[in-house]
Amino acid sequence: MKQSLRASVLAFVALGALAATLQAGGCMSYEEGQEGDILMSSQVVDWRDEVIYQVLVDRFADGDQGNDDRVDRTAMGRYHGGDWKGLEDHLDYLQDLGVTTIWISPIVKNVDTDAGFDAYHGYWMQDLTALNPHFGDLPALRSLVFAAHAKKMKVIVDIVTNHMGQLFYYDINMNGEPDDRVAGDGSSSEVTHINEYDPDFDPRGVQSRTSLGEAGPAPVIFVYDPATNHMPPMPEVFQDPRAFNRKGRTVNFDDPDQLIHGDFPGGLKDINTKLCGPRDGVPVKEAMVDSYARWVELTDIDGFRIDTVKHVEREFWRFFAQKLRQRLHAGGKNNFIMFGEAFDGRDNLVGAYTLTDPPPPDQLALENQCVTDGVPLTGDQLDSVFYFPQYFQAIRDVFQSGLSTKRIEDLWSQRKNDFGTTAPELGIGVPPMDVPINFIDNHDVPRFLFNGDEAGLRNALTFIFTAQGIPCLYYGTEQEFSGGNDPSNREDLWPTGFPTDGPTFTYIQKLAAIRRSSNAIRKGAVTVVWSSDRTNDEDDAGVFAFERAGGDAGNDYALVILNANQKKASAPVFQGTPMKVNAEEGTQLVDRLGSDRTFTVGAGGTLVVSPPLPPQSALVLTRP
Ligand SMILES: [Ca+2]
Ligand SMILES: [Ca+2]
Ligand SMILES: [Ca+2]
Repeated sequence: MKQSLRASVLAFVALGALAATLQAGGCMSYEEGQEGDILMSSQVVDWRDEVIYQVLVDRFADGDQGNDDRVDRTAMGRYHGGDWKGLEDHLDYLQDLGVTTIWISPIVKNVDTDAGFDAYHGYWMQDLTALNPHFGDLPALRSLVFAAHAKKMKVIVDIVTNHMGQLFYYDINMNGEPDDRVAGDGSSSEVTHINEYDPDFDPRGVQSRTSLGEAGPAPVIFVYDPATNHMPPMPEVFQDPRAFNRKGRTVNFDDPDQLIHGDFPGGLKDINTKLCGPRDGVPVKEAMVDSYARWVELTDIDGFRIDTVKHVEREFWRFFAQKLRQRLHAGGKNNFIMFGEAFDGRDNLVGAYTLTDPPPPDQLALENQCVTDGVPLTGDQLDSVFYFPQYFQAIRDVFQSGLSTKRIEDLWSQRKNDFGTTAPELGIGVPPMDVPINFIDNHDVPRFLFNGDEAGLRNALTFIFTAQGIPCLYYGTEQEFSGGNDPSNREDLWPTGFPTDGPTFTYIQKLAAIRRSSNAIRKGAVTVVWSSDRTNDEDDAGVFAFERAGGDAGNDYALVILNANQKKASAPVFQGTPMKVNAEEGTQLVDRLGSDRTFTVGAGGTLVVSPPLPPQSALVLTRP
């Protein structure tokens, strides 16, 4: 369906949302004047066919020196000049690697720089209706998406709904200025250090104080500094102080009130994501749907990775996910994926954002007061989540630290209970429990090679490319980057020269090819056939083996056997009893990873692996 953008802008207004395009201030909201007709398209049949590659746009490639404002490559916390044009220029490199989907860092306009650091990462939102000029303009973003689609590649955009950048201060002493002050003398009164940009959490809301004591809620004052783009937030609903929770900075993430309502460390102001227009008079939820849906309609991107979901009420996720899906579906975009980031090792917490479980009737009725389109809310939330529990318990504990593989089996069996078991309506058509986003590292944790070696990295790569779900690489892994914690893990890629012949690059190519060729590995159900709680010199210390078969695999079959032990060869056998698999006796299996080993399933499904697997190595077995 061909969609007139001009018409959809009018529809946008008619829907009762704030017309961001009407704002003053010279802001190019929705890149005014650059709209043209686009055709939204559904690029993905089954997201399990995809291989995702996460890009920090500022660090990937500099394709346009014209936008290199404020660039300082000598400091990791500054802009380095990468942009959407640079990424478009290197799509062949990514396709060569085996990548099918690019996840790019946030696209919208940010606070430019704050306290000596730049928003090169894109997580300091200021205007949800404008693009970040460091990365390009609307034609450049569209060009990237269209060029990707022409290669059958897809683009996922990172979004934030929990907070905006450091756009206001709490005028605690009510002098109309942002103060960073010390009060008290430490003897007759307690010394308190209060930064009005980032005061500590107060469950009542940040309070003002005078020499006479507390004086009620502290006024919120938006900053106006065009030079650093500390400007009032957009769309305009966010200029209403009620759109923010105003409770100050979270100091204890274990306190649910702070977790959900506190400002994110760094002065990132927490949005009151409960509010909607019809019920509360402040259309925050609608503004989020409108702002982000608009970018899909303007650029035909294929999905969202959503930041900090555990700091937002599930009430919000129900509204956001469902209303966004309905709007995009009506515009011709289907199979749009939304996966969330909950940086947490607890499987039940992370999986909770994928459950289809309506709240109690009273609560649902309250939430439905936000609905004006006549389509009531259900329990549906996100399509998937970043599989952080697996990062901790498999990637870090097993493949880096050599702990027992039993923990992976335990974790995977928990997923059936913790993740959604039905696909959300108008979502990606696959139950969340079957599509966790499997990753080794990302921009918030040290790279694998910071604490691990290349053999361990290859094993971890084999694991995420064959486990149930969608593999997700972090840029630079293919070039053996080894940076530590943020920002050291955000290296520039271009100094490598983009070689395609390195050992990790070619190993990923091989894994991607194996995955492409196997229905079982992409879509099969999973059955663990060997795990071990032994980690020393036992026969099976470090072995983990699983089958991919059944489910949507058709008749295809795959068996993956990993030895995560860092010192010794191991095999799936203990006290003389070898592994049993579910393939029929006589089934021939060959390794796809490059050894010329072949196996035949024996009586009762017995599979003997002798000689054992060398330390930190794997077999990926399929029928010949
Ligand atoms: Ca540039
Ligand atoms: Ca003040
Ligand atoms: Ca929040």
